[in-house]
Amino acid sequence: MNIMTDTKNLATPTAEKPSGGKVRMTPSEAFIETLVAHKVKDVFGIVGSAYMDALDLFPGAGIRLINVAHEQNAAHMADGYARVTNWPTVCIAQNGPGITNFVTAVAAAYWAHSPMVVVTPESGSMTAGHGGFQETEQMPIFSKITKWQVHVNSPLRMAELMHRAFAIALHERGPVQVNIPRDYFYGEGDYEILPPLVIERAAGGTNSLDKAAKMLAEAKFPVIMSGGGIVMSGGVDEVKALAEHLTAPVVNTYLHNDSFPSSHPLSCGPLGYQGSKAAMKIISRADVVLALGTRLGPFGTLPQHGLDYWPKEAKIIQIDADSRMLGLVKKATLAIQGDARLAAQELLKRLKGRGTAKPDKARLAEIRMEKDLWAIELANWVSPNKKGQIGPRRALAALGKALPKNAMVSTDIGNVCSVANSYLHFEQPPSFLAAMSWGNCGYAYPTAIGAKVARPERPAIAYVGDGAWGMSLAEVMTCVKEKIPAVAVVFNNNQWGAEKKNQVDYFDNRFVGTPLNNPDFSEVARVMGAEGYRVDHEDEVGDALKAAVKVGKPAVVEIMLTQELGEPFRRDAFRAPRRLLAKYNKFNAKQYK
Ligand SMILES: Cc1ncc(C[n+]2csc(CCOP(=O)(O)OP(=O)(O)O)c2C)c(N)n1
Ligand SMILES: [Mg+2]
Repeated sequence: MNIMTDTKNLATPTAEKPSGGKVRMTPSEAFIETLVAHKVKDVFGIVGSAYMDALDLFPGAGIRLINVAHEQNAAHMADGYARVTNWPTVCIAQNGPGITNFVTAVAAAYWAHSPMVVVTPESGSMTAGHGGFQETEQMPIFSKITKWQVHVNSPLRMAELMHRAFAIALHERGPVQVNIPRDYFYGEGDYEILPPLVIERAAGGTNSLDKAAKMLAEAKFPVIMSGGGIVMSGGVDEVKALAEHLTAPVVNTYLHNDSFPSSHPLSCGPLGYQGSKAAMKIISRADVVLALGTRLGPFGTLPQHGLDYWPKEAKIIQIDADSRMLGLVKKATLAIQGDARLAAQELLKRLKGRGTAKPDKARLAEIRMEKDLWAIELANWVSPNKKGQIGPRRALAALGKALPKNAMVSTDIGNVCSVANSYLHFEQPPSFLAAMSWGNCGYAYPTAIGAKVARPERPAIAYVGDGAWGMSLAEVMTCVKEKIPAVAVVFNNNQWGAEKKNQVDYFDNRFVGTPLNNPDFSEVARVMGAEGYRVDHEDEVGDALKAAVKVGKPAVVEIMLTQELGEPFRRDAFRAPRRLLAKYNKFNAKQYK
């Protein structure tokens, strides 16, 4: 029997011919053959005795273990890989501490909707509960950050449950966990290795799509929000056609700047923290909003730049593949469970059925004007340099200009990385891999590494703050060892800046825990075997980035910045400090002293 199923054209939902029949093999072989059947070429992790029997077969199966420095980063790499391939990616580690090291990154992948199969070998089934070596219950830990979990309760179910995991990760778009007692890799059994189960998606209920088309046709000022669902479904062309038919402005949802080509005349830029004022002003005028492929997450529409822009009176049509996200955060006038790309296609069909539309020149001019105003405002946003230190906005503008067109850019969660949102424009997805709503420091670099492994022909560039770099820099060794020429741009401002900004705004400049004292990171990179560039003049920023992309080996561009800080993340979450004990009186806000 041929268990090497033909998995060409995985994205098309035509059912593949099952290979049929069972073959006698070991559970390790069943595990590996399931990976092969799902076209897995790269697995991220750290070696461990718990799965060594299966690991031994990786080379024979044509699978590479990307052997990392810390398991958290292995899972971030799997996340980056999944985000650019749109296909479940595997990470694996040693039972106990190797697995608990995954947790932060699996949570990040959950909120980034990245399909991942997280393989968690567990201590042996015959000693479970004895409190032996590296033993903990591994299922509860991941219960809230996975789409599905399974404990392999018999070695004979290895192939079946691994197969199930891939299907759910892909269809429900998120991490799934397969927990395998380490002794279950041994033995033998009869296994059927099935090809991937790819489930066709649909546009949504026809009555609802009819209603949505009517609402859009009757709208005076329809605005389209293009979300992550458009990136994941490959629906940019469909949104473009729909927007052009309606002359509807298109805004990107928060941190999905690649969900609509920024050079398009209808593109207004991203909403949310450090987003585009043009997009905010335009959407505030909408009478109908078509929210395509977005959960309308609570953080993505917070007031920004002093603008409370969400159009509270507008009718909201929300379309998302996950029905649980519909109407959850923002009231939806019409909620449709459907694939964002197919829904856009169906809406256009219906609108065309109502007659041809002429481009609305006045609206196009309005968009152009708002965009020009925002571009001028950004260009004038003062970010003074100091001797040997670059103003962060100037550095970000120079980087934005020097980015190769086909770059994949990941961003961390610090202040400079967040301000970068205004300076990152993309023409095609998947190009922007931000830390999304999990917002963990240390996300960007390993994610870019994973993206680079998946798409070696595209430049992969991580924007990372210097604090976050301390969490990530060990992976430079991984890039050197594994020959992965990912680029890190490190913003050296000698501070945990995003948090320091809160101390400036709310704690009277009491800087507890926020100063840093960095080494020369470019030198550290060179010592690790990578290329290192240290940049302390604005006019060198672009050249350094270009050189790092070209050099063909792992590279770190360290940019020496002033300590200027942009608006904080969470004004909504702070209160003036109030202390009741006399000894802490001086820590009171003025009004409580
Ligand atoms: C894992 C994790 N720890 C702590 C935080 C809280 N936090 C958010 S932003 C930030 C500061 C980031 O500093 P840096 O990476 O130097 O970037 P900068 O803000 O200076 O640009 C911290 C500590 C977090 N988001 N994630
Ligand atoms: Mg910093």
